[in-house]
Amino acid sequence: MTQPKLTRRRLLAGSAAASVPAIAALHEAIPHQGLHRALGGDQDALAASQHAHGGPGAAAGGLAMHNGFSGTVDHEANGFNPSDIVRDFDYGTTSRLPGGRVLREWTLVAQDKDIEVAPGVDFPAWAYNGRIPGPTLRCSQGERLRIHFANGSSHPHTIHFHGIHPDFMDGMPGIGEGRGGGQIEPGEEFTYEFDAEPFGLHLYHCHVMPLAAHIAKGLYGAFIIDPAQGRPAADELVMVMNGFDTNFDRANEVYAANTIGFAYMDRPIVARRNELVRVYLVNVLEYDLVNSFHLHGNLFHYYPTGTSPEPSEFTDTVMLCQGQRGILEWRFPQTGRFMFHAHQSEFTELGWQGFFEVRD
Ligand SMILES: [Cu+2]
Repeated sequence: MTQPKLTRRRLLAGSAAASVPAIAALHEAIPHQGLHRALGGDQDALAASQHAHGGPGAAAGGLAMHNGFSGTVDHEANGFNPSDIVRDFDYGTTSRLPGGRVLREWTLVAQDKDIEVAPGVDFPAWAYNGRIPGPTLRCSQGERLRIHFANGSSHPHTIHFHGIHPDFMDGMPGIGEGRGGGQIEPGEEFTYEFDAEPFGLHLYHCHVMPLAAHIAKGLYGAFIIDPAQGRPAADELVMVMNGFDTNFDRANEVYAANTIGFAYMDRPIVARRNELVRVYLVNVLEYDLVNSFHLHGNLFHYYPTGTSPEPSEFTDTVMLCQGQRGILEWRFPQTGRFMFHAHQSEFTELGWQGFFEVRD
């Protein structure tokens, strides 16, 4: 007699999954059964789910080589491209407060938007400013920040920032409603205002319940506070590690850095030999306990949360829980193609992999 396996995913599936509408058409779009059976311990299924998507030769095909996918994602229709997002830092607009201090402002709008997260697979996302991840907000330590938030979605949302700020600016439902904050209903607006402290790499995300659904739908982004004295010049990149539960079973079918699986296989990130590379790495992945970043052919200095000028480690692999983030720095001494990916092979195979192409 067979007894259903008790798994974390089955436990989670009992609670709030019903809050997001299932799209039946997506169900068969990604051949995930082999993988899920494999997770349950079926070794034949594990073997069946193996497939070649390894070397640079496969890069030209990208997702076309993966699990029977064909074609590529229409980045233009999505309105954003991971190859742009990786170097896109949003400094907002600045003015001076009385006394000379910098006031930095942004406007973020939450919207319901279908996004093609893998070829032919549309995900009914919720997004800040029409993109996932939302804009990478960047400022300097000690500035005054103002973030104008408009909820254009059909669901209530907030922006919860990591960092130091007053409770009613925390984007936390139930706190701050009396001062215009807390949960922001559809059609409502609120302006978050606080000081940029401390310097480091932070993040922001919606904090409305059910929390897992609101984050998994795409409402998050990186938030960088530069030290007042700045950091050494570098080729700077931002990677927000995420995933998408395209069939609403509270397990992801697509994994990526910056949303689109295999995007940096199809179009490698170009780096210059001997130039300092700095990656702002954030993990927002929902439904999996950990995520990771592994670099081939090199090691990097790792600065957890970016809050110290001294690295904690010289390594080639770093592991992060949801909400954890850190800054990676290294130089490529040689030209060539160097892979980077999650070192959970399962995530790698489902999209979270890419290449650096190092040139002179
Ligand atoms: Cu939300």
